[in-house]
Amino acid sequence: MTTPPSTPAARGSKARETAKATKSAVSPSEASRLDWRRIAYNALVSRALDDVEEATNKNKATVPREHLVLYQFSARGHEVAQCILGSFVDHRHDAASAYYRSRPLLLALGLSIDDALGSPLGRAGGFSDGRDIGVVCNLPNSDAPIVLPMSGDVGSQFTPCAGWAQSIRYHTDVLGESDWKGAMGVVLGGEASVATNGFWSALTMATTLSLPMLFYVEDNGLGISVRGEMQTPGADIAQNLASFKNLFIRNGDGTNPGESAALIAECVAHVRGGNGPALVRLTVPRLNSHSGPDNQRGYRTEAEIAADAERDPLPKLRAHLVPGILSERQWTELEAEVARDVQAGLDAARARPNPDPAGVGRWVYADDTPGSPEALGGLSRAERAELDGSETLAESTDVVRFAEAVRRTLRHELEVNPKVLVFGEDVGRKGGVHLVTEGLQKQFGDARVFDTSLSEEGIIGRAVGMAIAGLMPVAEIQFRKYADPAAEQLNNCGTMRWRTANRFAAPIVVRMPGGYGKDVGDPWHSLSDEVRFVHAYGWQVAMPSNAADAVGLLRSAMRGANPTIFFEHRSLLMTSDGSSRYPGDDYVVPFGSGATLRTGSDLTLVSWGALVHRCVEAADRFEGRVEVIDLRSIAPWDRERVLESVTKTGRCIIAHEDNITAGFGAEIAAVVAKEAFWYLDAPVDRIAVADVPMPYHPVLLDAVLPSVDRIAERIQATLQA
Ligand SMILES: Cc1ncc(C[n+]2csc(CCOP(=O)(O)OP(=O)(O)O)c2C)c(N)n1
Repeated sequence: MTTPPSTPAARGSKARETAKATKSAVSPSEASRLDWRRIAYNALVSRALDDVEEATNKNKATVPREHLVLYQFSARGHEVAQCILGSFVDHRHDAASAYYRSRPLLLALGLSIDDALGSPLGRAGGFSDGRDIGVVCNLPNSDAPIVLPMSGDVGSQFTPCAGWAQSIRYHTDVLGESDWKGAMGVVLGGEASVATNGFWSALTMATTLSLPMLFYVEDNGLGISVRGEMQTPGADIAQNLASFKNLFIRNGDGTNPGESAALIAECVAHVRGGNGPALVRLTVPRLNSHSGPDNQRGYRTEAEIAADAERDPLPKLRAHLVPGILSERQWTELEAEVARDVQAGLDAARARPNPDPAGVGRWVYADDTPGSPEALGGLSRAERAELDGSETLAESTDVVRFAEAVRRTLRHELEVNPKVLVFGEDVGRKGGVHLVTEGLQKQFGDARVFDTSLSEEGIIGRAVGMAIAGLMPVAEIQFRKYADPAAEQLNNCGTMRWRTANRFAAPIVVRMPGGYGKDVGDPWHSLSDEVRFVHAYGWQVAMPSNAADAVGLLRSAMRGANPTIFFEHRSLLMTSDGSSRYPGDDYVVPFGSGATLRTGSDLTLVSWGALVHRCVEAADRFEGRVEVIDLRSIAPWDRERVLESVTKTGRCIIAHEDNITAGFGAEIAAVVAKEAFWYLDAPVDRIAVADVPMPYHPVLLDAVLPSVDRIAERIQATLQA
């Protein structure tokens, strides 16, 4: 048995051994064509930016003492290998998915020094307009490699990159865009990130689908304080993955410029050559604390810190270049140039104004007013305008079930829009466990309609990467409850437009069956909990109660600019309740427009989804006294319609299937109580499921769900109040 090396320095030498063991002929030919002066320039700039932010160089500006950078992450020690990597990310359709320690890579890909400093200072403009931590950035280059919007969650960077990599294949093979050929997705992560769900999910996707994707693991031996041995046994992910099928692996010393370049070159050649994914692990020192607030006390000895300082890659880079590639004088001139440029960048960043507080609410959703700037991601405004749509129901005698209506809409959109893809667990060959996508794979092929691996994080992360690559992904989550593992990707998708100040957006559609089944329920397949998505930022939430509305809302979502949760209620999919006349292939229902299903004089009953049918039945017992509003979408929701109705009737009940506590009914009740207070003749009431999970046995299910009788009783009580 071998004992794993315990110190980072020891791990470096161990890694070098592994490199020798795993390296085939390392051809330096690729590596030698590199622009080493540019690599050195960017690495020195990165180091100088860290100096400025940490005030470690006494001659530099005192930014931290002025407390201008509120949250700092140092790239000290990681910069040389990242700048080398940047030299290989040079295809116009490459994308990098990075994390908070990736600023050197961004500099290599074109991040300006002004932006690199302006954003940590929180100033207006730049990649987030003061909304996000400075190093959590993005780069929407046009006609050049981009950097996908980073997130603060470790591990969340992996699956969107796999989505981008799959999109490269889609653009080349399905859309016939040959300029995408040879492009790759590269994802950066520390050694701790290899323990995350996202890493394994993306690795599964990349290896099973043979995607053009490079995993770049920069191993500094520490998470925040936790050692690499806790993240993967023996602390070497490259070694542990040696027998992983369909993965090309290289492993070496990220402080050695020549070795780093050669290993990266091999991996990139493998990926660009269409041979599937590669992983390169490079050991690097972390030459500072994890982040500004961390002082390393308690988890790192002075000796360990000193040993890491010995591995500083910058002197090694200098030794690698001087005098063979650059003369002493050229190196000194380079240092002076960097100092000048960083000072100029700092002056420019300081001169930027603070962000405007009046604008902080902008960009949660798309602003489609003509002339307003377009984000990168999803269909362009021009593409959406061409698809158009009509709010008029087509003349039809054709009655369809809800499931058939969704299928027809997907089919039509797949026909008219080559950028639409439909996928999820069992969606392809089987046609979905609810059979909603039955026959679509046969008709459109498995590049456009396909099964996925069993990873909801992977399904949603992939969709996000695809949307940024300009596609229109429609992902199915098999049951609402199984969106739980995708919560991080869903949340980050929703906030993307806002946190990048409209530089990026990922308008995806997530179809999600849920709710109680006909006579049956359980805690796993019957959850609705739709309010959670209303509370997340940036999402539209569709809750159709019938086939026609399903067609209209789904089409709006698939031709829209905002991400959408599309709820397919289980008890509507194949029942007469959910059926309606087919509204036509162009039919759209705008989000935020409810429907008044019954007019009435004395009470407004508001609902959505399957409960709408029980509400209508209950209302019909009161002969014209109860107005029934089906909201159809709850984010946004039709406030005006509800308020106008309550102003007329003076009474309001909200009925829903989600928990009563903090359900969406609470929001409506609060708005009605405030906005229509002077018109109310009775307290606003709610009828919903008690705060228990959905039970299995029909008698228990019946006990918790609002029944027609119970809704009618509540109407009666409010009418008499
Ligand atoms: C999902 C998630 N959990 C925890 C954290 C807190 N956190 C931030 S960085 C970090 C360690 C990451 O280490 P590694 O991936 O090795 O990257 P490094 O910082 O060493 O470059 C942790 C635990 C987080 N940001 N996201």
